Amino acid sequence: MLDKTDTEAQQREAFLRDVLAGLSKSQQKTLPARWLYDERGSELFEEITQAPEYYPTRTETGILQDNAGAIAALFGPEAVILEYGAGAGIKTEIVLEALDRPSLYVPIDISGDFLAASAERIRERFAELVVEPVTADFTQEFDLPGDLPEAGRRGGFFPGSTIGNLDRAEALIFLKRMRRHVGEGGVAVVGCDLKKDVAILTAAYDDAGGVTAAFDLNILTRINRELGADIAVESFAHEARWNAATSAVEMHLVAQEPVTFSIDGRAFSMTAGETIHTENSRKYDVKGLTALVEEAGWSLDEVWTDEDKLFAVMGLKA
Ligand code: AVJ
Repeated sequence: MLDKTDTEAQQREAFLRDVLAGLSKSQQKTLPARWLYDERGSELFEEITQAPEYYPTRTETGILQDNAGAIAALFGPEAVILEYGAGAGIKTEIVLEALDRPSLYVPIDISGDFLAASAERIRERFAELVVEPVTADFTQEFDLPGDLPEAGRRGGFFPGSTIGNLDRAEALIFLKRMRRHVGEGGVAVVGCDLKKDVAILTAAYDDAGGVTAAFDLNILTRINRELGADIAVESFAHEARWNAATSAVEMHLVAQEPVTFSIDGRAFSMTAGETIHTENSRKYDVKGLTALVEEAGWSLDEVWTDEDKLFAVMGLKA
């Protein structure tokens, strides 16, 4: 769990450890996707959500709007809402707005600053609502506030298809943890991007405006800045690839020429065409989602989707 004792120095250590491990791999070099989201990365992600090719955010927002009443009914009156990842902004507001006297909103995010800012925004918008942010990495074990109100249901909210960043085993661990958090009688609303035409999928992760490319490449800039490395960022190009075996869009940084660089006194080299795999965004169909959530002990109560079946929002019962 990350709390105030988790200093910047420890963050840097963890970043360095992940970067050295991922770039030392002789087969496929990797970097964990979570490091894409420094301040600049988070800004660029917000910009991605506005790109014409990136359909998930606006589609999910539309689904939440169209089904806000049914979603509010699932959460029920006086609910305690646990949001895993606190960057959803407008989506959170749509749900909170529709709820019947929610008793508490608990946004959970690894970035304390980002969390504080979004908690403040929600407090301003919903003067009556009690907001209790928790700084934690929700892919790990962490403690909820000890004094959760007992009146209504507990409901998990996990929009944005962030579940797609997790592999199957990680997704199961996460879904089980969320189920433990909400307890018997609890519910959850989880957004997930659906499988579709590969051209649509890869375009969404390689927009013509180059925002996703900038987002992906920013991780190299971050390594240079925070870890004192000397990677020639301009020697890399962004690529979005469909991996049919894992049903995932993968982001890769492709070396355009042979490159050498050093990080923390360690030398690295890559051949032309060699890649660093930076993110997986898994896509599911409803059948696969049903199997996944049931294996984690949930029952799939409802699936809300858009007309073109681009995106699914699941209503789950513990
Ligand atoms: C925030 C993880 C859901 O996978 O669609 C968008 C991240 N990466 N474009 C996604 C992302 C490149 C996004 N998630």
